[in-house]
Amino acid sequence: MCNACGCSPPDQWSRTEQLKGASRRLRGAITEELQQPTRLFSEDAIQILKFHGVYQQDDRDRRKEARALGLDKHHMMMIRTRVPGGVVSPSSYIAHDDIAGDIGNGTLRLTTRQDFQLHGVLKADLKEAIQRINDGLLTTLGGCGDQERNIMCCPAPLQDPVRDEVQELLPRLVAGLTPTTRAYVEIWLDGELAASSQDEPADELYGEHYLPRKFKTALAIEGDNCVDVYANDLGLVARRGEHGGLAGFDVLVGGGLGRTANKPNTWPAVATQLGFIAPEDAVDVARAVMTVQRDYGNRADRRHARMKYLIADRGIDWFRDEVEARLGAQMQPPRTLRWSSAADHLGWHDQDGAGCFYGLFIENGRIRDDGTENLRTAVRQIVEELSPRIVLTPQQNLIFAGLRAEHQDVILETLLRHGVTPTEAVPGTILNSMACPAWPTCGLAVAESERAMPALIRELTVLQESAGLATQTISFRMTGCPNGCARPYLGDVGFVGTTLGKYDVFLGGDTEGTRLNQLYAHNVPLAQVPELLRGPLEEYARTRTPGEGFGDWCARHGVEGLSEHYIKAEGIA
Ligand code: SRM
Ligand code: SF4
Repeated sequence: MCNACGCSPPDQWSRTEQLKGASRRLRGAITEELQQPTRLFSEDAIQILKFHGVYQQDDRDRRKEARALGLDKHHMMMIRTRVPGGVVSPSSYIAHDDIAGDIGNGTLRLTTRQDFQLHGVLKADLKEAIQRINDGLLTTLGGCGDQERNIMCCPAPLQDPVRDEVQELLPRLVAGLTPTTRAYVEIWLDGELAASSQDEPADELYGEHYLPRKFKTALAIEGDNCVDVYANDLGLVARRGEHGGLAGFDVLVGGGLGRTANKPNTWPAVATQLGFIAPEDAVDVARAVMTVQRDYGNRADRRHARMKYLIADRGIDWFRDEVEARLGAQMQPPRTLRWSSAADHLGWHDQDGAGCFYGLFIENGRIRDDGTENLRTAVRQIVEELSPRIVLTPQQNLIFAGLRAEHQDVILETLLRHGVTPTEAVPGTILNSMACPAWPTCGLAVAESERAMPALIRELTVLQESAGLATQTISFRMTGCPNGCARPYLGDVGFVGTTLGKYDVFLGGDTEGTRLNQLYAHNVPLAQVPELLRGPLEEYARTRTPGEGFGDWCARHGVEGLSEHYIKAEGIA
């Protein structure tokens, strides 16, 4: 660390920093490698490709078979489309569905940040896929990489002046935080080649090295935390003024959930309040926050490089001073935040005079046909027939908006015809669950998640019902490693993969997503999970106070004490 200002000096920077700096604003050798008849990119190109929304993966189910046959891994690409606020036109939806069918693995994945992911695209088809996504007027630039990621926003399409103002801010925020490189257009859209990155104007925000790490922003509406605003590097919470319009934003900084097993200098953190700002200052404040992280974030150790660590290392007061110095103005003191819900707006809702909308539950975000339940066909038919406004939600679901009352029958009939259970008939336990992709596509997975959760959550549904808690909202979230992609540390209950077939179980988050849960049981075989939740759930049903959520009850009793009582004393795990 540099003695003068505490930043990490360039000679200590990680290899990724060298690669970014030498990439000529994210060009690297991608164009050249695309032309080579290989199935995979070089390690250097893989790092730069992430900025373009592309991950090189391999089908982990096929590794053994390939090894036995002396073959290489089955390499394929995951493409993440950045969808600000989750708003998708019907034609963009159809474009993604077509790509999934023509050159992907036949499924669409809706992510926990309101994006699309396409899996299983071969390198030879990558350019075509990205061109088709752009033809649908969306981009993959910023899907991944050390830059601003998809900016989330509450998806509820309600008639509300505050929501309207937030929707107006969103594209300005996206424009203000997106890199200016022309590399994307050059590489994927056959845009005019710049002789070198020197020919394009400097990127004032990102420079040549971009950010030390990914940077995530979410916009929430006061009272409604469906976006999980506390999980973001930067959160802006819209506050209502006395006359119903937008009064300004509460600024939250330093959220982030990733941690690495056995690395004590990594931890999940909820964002802290920084101050209150006027609506017109939102873009400048966001850029100021980002530049503090750009200038002081750790570029030597990528595991300790998110903005949450900078704030933990230097303190929130230092951070506020830096932001205000860049703004040339002081923020107002933070206001008290109150949340009444973090629900994902599922089911039928009135749009206050503008028709109605339907939040369709998509289990773990995966849209596929499996022969019995043909969700992909059903969604496509609804999109083709009704041409609704579509909004991807922060909890892996999808909203059809701008509907008329008579569309209810069309949607219900289409879902049933294709074997899809309508959202209103899905048990609450399942509706409030999420799981990350993990196996077979995620190279970081140490345990199953999306493929393990459906069976587990059905067992937990039975358990919840038998405890007399059928109508109680309890969120269960699972990930296949500690990185936290389905935000397990913010659920009432979190399951985090530790090794194949085993999970750490966390309890004590709150339904509003403001508090981290705590370790209840370590390294539990999947089959034992329901049994070790039975005791706390039954006791909660007997002793909860009116309106008390399961996570709140666990926190009130102390998760450590529950663990002593139910795990160690009874020798369950
Ligand atoms: Fe994530 C890495 C999937 C949301 C924390 N995440 C990955 C990768 C790309 C694996 C990799 O690096 O090789 C996963 C691809 C799996 C696959 O096969 O598709 C992956 N993350 C996902 C998605 C698809 C999960 C989902 O169920 O929807 C989400 C895509 C979001 C998007 O559209 O941009 C997703 N990831 C998150 C979230 C939740 C959020 O942002 O609200 C988190 C926790 C919040 C945070 O960032 O702190 C998250 N993902 C990570 C991390 C840990 C970051 C850290 O600070 O340590 C990694 C690993 C890394 O960056 O090194 C990671
Ligand atoms: Fe992969 Fe881990 Fe994220 Fe799941 S939580 S998608 S296993 S990185």
